[in-house]
Amino acid sequence: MQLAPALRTTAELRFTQHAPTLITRLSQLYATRFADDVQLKNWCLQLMQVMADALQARPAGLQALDQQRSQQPDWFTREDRLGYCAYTDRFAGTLQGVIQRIPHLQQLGVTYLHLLPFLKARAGENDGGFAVSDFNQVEATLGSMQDLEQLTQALRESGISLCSDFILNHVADDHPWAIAARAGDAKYRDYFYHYPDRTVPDQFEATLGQVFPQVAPGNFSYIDALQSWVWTTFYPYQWDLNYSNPAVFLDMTAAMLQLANRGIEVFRLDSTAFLWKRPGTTCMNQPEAHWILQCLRCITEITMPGVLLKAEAIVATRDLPAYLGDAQRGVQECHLAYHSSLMAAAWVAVAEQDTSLISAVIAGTPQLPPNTSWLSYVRCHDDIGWNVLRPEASLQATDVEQRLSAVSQFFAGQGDSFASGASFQASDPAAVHGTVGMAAALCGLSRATDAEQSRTAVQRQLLLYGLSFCFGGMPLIYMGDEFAQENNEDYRSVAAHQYDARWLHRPQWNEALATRSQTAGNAAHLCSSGLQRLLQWRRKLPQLQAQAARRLLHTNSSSLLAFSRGEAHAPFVFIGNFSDQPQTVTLSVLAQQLPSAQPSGSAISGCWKTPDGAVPPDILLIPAWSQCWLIASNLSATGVN
Ligand code: OTU
Repeated sequence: MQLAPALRTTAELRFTQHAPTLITRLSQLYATRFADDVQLKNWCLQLMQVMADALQARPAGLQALDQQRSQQPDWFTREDRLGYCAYTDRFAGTLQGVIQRIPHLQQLGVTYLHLLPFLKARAGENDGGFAVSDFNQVEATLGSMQDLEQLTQALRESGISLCSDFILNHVADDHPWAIAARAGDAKYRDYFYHYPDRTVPDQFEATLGQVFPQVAPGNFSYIDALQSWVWTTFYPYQWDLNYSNPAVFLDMTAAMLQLANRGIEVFRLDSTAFLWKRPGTTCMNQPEAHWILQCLRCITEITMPGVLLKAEAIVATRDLPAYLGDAQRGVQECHLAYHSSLMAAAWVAVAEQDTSLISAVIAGTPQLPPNTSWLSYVRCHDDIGWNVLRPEASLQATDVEQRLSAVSQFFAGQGDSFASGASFQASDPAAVHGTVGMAAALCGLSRATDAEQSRTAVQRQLLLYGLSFCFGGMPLIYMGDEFAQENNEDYRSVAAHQYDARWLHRPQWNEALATRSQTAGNAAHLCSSGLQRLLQWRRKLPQLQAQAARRLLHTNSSSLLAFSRGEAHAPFVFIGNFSDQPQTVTLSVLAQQLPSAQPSGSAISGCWKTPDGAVPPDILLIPAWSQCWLIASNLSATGVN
């Protein structure tokens, strides 16, 4: 292989550093899968070739980025990082159209854009692009690979990294591998899990969960052409890949590296929890699933260290940290991971007007390993899944089912609720599964009957976003939320969408709303100006970088959530009021819980400030659904929003 000498030297260095872990993990996963050593050696050589090809083909601009980021491995954890998430077609029509929207992203201060799946997807129903037919082609209606390269470059020049889904758990049933399997090709049959009868599927089903229990019950689909039951965790047309087959690992690695060379800087690794199956388990979070991710990490470290891996694992809080590796054991895995239980728990706090569950989630969230970050968010394109909260909910309630079901029903607008979402995938309204709806609708905007109620709804949404800005992660704005956009009912008449209520919160970009948000006197403006204000503060607060330590603070109200960040500097304190009543907090009592606090009993009200420079009273009133950002001890600061 011909590589420029400088590149060769750095690549060799990186290889020396990461190859030992890579080899260990690959042997654990695959050594026993080969008939003899010759086959094993050939496979290893093929993998090396895939890596060498990717390195060789890596454009100079991306190599420079790799170099730069290797020297600053915490680049994505800073307080000025901000994500934005959208569907290409709904946001801007096409990939070229996204280029036209860069000014909007820049105005918000976005540094990271997650475009939902844009690769060639199955025709007809395709789970919003999550059923990929070709990793090497862009969906024709959205553009071409050339457009993708132009977009990544334009974004990069604007300081924005493109994040793309890499849907590695499954492919569409019309992906060439599935087509070959159906045609009887033995090699490709084994890219999937297939069983001639129900014996093995039934054994697995005994311990498996269900992602879409209503429209896609069970985890296996009978495929006539294969005369077999094929593993389909999600929809029947999404065939799970068999990662116990080394050929699958090899081909998927090649697909990911080739996409990275188009300029994708972050991969959202979809459904990472499901990558390995083991009888008698939920087939989620298995050690081998982590080893696969650790191998992908080693491979990107060697060939393209500027690229980030983001785990999408919608799992209980206790299972999340492993996706970010383990610093004590020297294990590196993904750089980023969605904190889905924090997101869901924040919504529980809104419904219950009680912060005990979210406090338990925060208490159960350990310090991040170096150079990693949470992805903190309020809404995304999926439902809010309540099941991830069962462990925390069961610590506090005897009837977990009843508790989470009450939350779900609240957001479906039952009783005296202000929300107007819907339950997801539950035919029985009392069953606990998920909730769909845009943040603004769940916060009460759609049912507001006067300006005061609209303002309160926006306050709730800003409270949730404020929490995601302060928690300690890279926050993500979901398209439309910057204008408090509401639900979109159109999906009911679209054949490919009508069975999946998540389309309720996947609206089209609304130009009229965007324009309206620029003039005062409406909810869109209140929301967008409120977000901008919070983001301006955030960018000035090094205490809010992802890595800064967090400490939960005790208050005398069950509706308040308070925590400090960054005690190495002047501590920052977030106080959120999750209730429709004003609450008071005694700042000196909060200060006593900080390590730098004054001796117990002494009034330190002089140690806090509000934005206009005023010193808040020691007993501070926090209005309903409001938040307060404060800096203790060095007296610089922010205030009540
Ligand atoms: C992911 O989601 C995607 O985000 C979904 O949009 C896809 O439908 C799915 O994978 C299949 O590709 O469990 O950890 O609303 O939370 O399907 C992966 C349900 C997942 C999603 C769930 C999810």
